[in-house]
Amino acid sequence: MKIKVINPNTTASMTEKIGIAACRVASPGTEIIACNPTTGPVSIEGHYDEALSVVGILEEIRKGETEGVDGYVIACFGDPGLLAARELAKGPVLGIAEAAMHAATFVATGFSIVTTLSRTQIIAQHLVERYGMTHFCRKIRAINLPVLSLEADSFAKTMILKECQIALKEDGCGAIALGCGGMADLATEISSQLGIPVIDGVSVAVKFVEMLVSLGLTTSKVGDLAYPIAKPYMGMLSAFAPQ
Ligand code: 2AL
Repeated sequence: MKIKVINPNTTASMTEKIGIAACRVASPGTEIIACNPTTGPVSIEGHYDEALSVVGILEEIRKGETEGVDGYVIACFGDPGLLAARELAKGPVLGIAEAAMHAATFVATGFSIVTTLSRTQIIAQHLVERYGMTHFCRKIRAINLPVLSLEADSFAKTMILKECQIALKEDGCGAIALGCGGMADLATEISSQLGIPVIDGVSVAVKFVEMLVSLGLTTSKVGDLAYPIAKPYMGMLSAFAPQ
């Protein structure tokens, strides 16, 4: 099967890291296509970044539908454009935040999230509420460093490890979800240092998509996830008009 893993920001080094994490867990028969849009923000750190990243994400989904892609992962912890992407796709589309949170509830009764900025901490809180995870989420923590600091040096990685250690000590959590696609390379090492499940959303989302596709479960086309209604779009978005 073909799974397209979309890094919604335009930073190629992060896409590469996300692709490596996806390939590491993919089953032998699974082809991973890791990509990022060519237009859009270099990192996604707020609602404005998210909104403008969605155009590039939807373009990748639209292309994927002509390339025989079976399922998709949106590899940003804000899960930008998730429901719009599901409208366009036949197969399943999973966001890494929802995948990480659901996985956490399978292996612990409570989890904490460690993300980048205090601003994305608030966005993660919105998602916790949207996904009905309030009961399970013990705390959302931020290292207060920008997303691209994860690409720059090892300082951000050290800070994430420290924050995870504090979470384990103080939050009463049994698992930790890493709250950024750029943390995809860190889960295994932090998990072995802490002795609890530390979840990378990219890895679990790939495995969930594999499972759904192999069970023949596609996105429901009855109701709000039906294909978009055909109509003209005006101006610079005219090429995005649903057919
Ligand atoms: C993210 C993410 O996962 N990728 C990105 O560019 N911004 N969100 C986050 N919470 O750090």
